Parts: sequence; structure tokens; C-alpha cells
Amino acid sequence: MALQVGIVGLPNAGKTTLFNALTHAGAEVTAYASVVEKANVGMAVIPDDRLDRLAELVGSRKVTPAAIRVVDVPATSADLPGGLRQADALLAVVDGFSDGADPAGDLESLKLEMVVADRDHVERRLEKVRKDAKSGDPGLRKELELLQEVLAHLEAGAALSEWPGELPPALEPLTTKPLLVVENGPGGIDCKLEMELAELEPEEAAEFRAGPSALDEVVGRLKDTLGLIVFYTVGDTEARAWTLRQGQSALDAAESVHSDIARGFIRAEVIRWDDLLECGSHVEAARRGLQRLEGKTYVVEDGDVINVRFNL
Ligand SMILES: Nc1nc2c(ncn2[C@@H]2O[C@H](COP(=O)(O)OP(=O)(O)O)[C@@H](O)[C@H]2O)c(=O)[nH]1
Ligand SMILES: [Mg+2]
Repeated sequence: MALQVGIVGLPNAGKTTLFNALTHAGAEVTAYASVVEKANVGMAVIPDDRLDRLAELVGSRKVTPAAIRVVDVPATSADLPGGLRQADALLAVVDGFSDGADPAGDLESLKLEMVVADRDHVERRLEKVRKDAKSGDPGLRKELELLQEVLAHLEAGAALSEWPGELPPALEPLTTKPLLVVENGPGGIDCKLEMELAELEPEEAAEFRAGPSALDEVVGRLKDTLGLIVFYTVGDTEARAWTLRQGQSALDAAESVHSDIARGFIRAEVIRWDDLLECGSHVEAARRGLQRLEGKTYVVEDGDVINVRFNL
């Protein structure tokens, strides 16, 4: 399951515009609130030069980059299922393009909104758990106690991110998630221009830009914020990039490719992407001793090319 980023921002900051720029999804952008309160969901491709070079080396017929799931929800529905509260990180967009724009002030307002939303959320959860805990369920009674302490902590003026212990897993706060900020406008990233360029072929779009896309950098920062690493599977049918969290194992890698491969896991052949490029082939890499055989618990490193040997 791909990791998920939620876009947050004040109304008309350019959330949907940024969403389109990132995902090429072509969602409707309007100057007024949409009547249909539904979330936009799309995938933001992680640009990857290493993958392209591996695909070229092997002559893969298909190239599939890794991607991050992006959701753009209407401002009024932070609690939409599958929306912001389930996101692994948040991407804030602030208006830096309109007349009299105040990006710094808007960011403060947005952060305050999230603090208030989280506090309401704790209160609502507390009410629900108080009712449900009457059944005597020990788990719920424990959560009730914990939530009462958390609320007291908030009422004392402290932030949820300053809570010293574990929070109830069901809480899914906004203010404790990693937050990346994009200023939409000439002082940051021109999201409207990027959205328009997203509709062009990549080569065409590149001609309009002086350097690499500013959005590529945003996706790269998201990747780091989420603690993602990328591994590769390469063959003549397909060269593909996959994401894992830092610290995940060869078995997790197998599981992301296919549950059957994980079930029948024997060994993983692992080679660094640059070693493979340098050697020119798996055979030569093996000859030079650069291809290793690893077991299920091997901790995958960013840039590993992995081939799982499995038996069903
Ligand atoms: N001039 C300009 N207009 C923008 C830019 N980004 C968004 N807009 C406009 O601002 C309005 C709101 O954008 P939208 O992405 O729907 O904002 P949202 O409410 O945060 O989702 C639309 O009319 C957009 O065309 C920008 O970078 N420059
Ligand atoms: Mg919108």
C-alpha cells in the first residue's frame, strides 16, 4: 500500500491546483467551493533517474516508477474517511500569488485551524468512548482515561505534538503529522503554471522550465519526510521502482511485489543499482562478487536492485 500525503490549506490557496500539478489528474479547479464535497485522489510519481538508467541497461519494455498517493479534500471535511486523518504526512499550500497575499500569516491561520480541528476531534472521540466504555470494555476504559488526560493537556495550552506518551491509535491527529509547506506563487512554486505543464508531454514541459521541475523537489522532500527508500526490480518485461519505509526487510520487499513471492521466499539476490550499471549485467556483477544473497531479515537499502528467488 502506497504511503499517503494529504494536501491542506485555506480555501483558494491552490490545493486542487497543486493536486493536479502533482498527479496530472485533471481535477476541477474553481474559484468557489465545490458543491460536491468529495476528495480528489491521485498518484504523484517519484521522478527517478536511476530507474530510467536501469531500464535502459536491461532493455526493459515497460518502466514503472514508484508513486506516493495524494489526497485533496474539501476544507470542511478534515474527517472524511480515507482523507487527511489517515495521511502519513501533510503538504500545506499557502497563497503567495493573489493581491495582498500573506503566506506567513496564512500558514499561521492554517496551523491554528488544525489545532482547533484536533481539539474538537479529541472531544468528539472522548464523548464517543465515554458512551461506549459503559459496556465495561477494559480497552475502552483505558482509552477514556487517556483521552481525559490528553484533553487536560490541551486545555492547559500545550500542543498535541508535545504529548509525552503514546496517543490512542484511533485518534489520528493532524498536528502530529510531518508537515511540508509550499508557497504557491512567484516566491515559491507557481502551482498554476505547474498544473498547466502537467498536461504537456514531459519533454515539452521541460522546454518551459529553466531547470528541473520545482515539484520534483517537493516529491523528493516528501519521500524523505515519509522516510521512504526505493528498491528496484528489473527485467526485460518491466523495470519497476517500489517504495519501502527505512528499516523494512527483504521479506517486506517481496510482499510489496506479490504475497505469493513473500510466501515462497527462499533468498533475495541483491545488488546496488550503481554496481549493476557499472558491471553492465547481473552475470558480470556476480563474477565480481557484487551480487549478494540475502535472507528474509536483510534490511533493504535505498537503491537496491532485488530479485527474489521463491518456491511455491
Ligand atoms: N494566478 C494564480 N491563480 C491561482 C494559482 N493557484 C490557484 N489559482 C486560482 O485560485 C483559485 C483556487 O484554486 P484551487 O486550486 O481550487 O484552490 P483550493 O480551494 O485551495 O483547492 C482558482 O481560481 C485557481 O485558478 C496561482 O498560482 N496563480
Ligand atoms: Mg479545492
